[in-house]
Amino acid sequence: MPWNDKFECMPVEELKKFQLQKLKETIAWVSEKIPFYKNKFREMRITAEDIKSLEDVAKLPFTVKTDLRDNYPFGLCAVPLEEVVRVHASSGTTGKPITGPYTQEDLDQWIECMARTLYAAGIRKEDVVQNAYGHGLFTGGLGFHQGAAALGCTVVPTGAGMTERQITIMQDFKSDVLFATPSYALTIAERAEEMKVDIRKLPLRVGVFGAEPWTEGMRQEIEERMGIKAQEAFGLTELCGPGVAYDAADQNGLYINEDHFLAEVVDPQTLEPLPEGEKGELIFTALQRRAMPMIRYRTKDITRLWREPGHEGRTFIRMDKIYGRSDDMLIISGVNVFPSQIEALLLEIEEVEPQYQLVVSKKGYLDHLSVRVEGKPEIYEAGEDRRHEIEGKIAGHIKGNMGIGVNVELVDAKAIARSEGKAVRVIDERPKQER
Ligand code: DLL
Repeated sequence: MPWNDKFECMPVEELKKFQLQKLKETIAWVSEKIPFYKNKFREMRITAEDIKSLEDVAKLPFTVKTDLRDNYPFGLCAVPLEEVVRVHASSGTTGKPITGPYTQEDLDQWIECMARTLYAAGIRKEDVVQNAYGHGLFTGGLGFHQGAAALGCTVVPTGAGMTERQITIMQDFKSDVLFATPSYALTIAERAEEMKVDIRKLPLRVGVFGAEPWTEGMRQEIEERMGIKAQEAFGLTELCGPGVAYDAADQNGLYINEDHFLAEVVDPQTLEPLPEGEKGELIFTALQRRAMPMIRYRTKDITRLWREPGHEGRTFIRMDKIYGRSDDMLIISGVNVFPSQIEALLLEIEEVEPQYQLVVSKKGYLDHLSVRVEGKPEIYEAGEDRRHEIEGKIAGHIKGNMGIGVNVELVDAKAIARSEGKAVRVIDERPKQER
């Protein structure tokens, strides 16, 4: 049984009615409270009365990251600051950070969404949970903390980093659960192996991982190396943080908390809505947030949506694991390439470690991709020839599956920096104006 079966298992028709009601209320709220939306709606001559069905959401304007930056720090906040009880922020890669202000009501909703996420992962009151997400402005640490606290768990807020200490605590406190980015989970697994600690023999049973794209292959790798179930959480600062979507024991897609977030998928070029099942950019409208509700926020994340009866009676629409961000999509020899596709293929090669980086450069007019990956220790002992043989094998595997020629470099053991948060997978060496 889910944490909140009233909403998680609500009959679809009733759920849609609920969403429509909340959508209308949100439109009315933002047009009254936020000048940015008030002006946009006025220009487009849209009022809450124009929203007669959920499909009418397509009449509304999109919101993009630069809108948040332009209104930094609190220009999109619908309430006076004295009603804001928390502010998180995400630094992103360039420019000013974007802020996420919360009223107490927003925080309570977020906690509810996180409780659903963690309960669906099989976490219960009796569990000792080790929270190795960054604690601070990043939403991961506090988001997971509060969700686990709501379940009544014993929370150990280790934060990210100090990997040896993570492992000692895991042993001493007998942690049942780990929260981390998938790349940090792998760093922990690797360090434990070096310390001759077999995590598979410890009580650790489940991890809830997210905040960056990771493939099914990576999930299996983590599950095997740690002897745990690797569950997933998805979310973004602009919408609350983690808690937007989560998978359940069947690990078959992520359920979107639909009573809080209305999801659409659009063609990233034309911005036209796409039917269920088609891949495109994920768009969210927050339905119940007070301080900073987002209207049709463009996530840049690429996935597809589908609805079918879910695990334990869940009715929420599901999304696939994120394939990648449209920002991270590379075009190599005319083929669209997401780093996750390369990751999936690398994980099929038994001679390499799941530690890789993609380097994009310019050769003449064309973009060129180099795959840097670490080999398993025995590869290095086997000498140069074996190394080249494996490089050829990987290049052939990528060519055979994706039709692109890449340069593969088996780098020295530990040459790729280990991640404690979001892994840096792509290094772009192209001149800025040619990207
Ligand atoms: O990463 C919130 C979060 C924290 C989610 C902890 C899950 C766990 P931001 O830093 O604002 O928020 O980054 C949001 O991260 O648009 C996606 O591109 C990516 N992302 C988040 N979760 C996943 C996931 C947090 N499960 C951005 N799979 C999003 C793939 C993810 N990408």
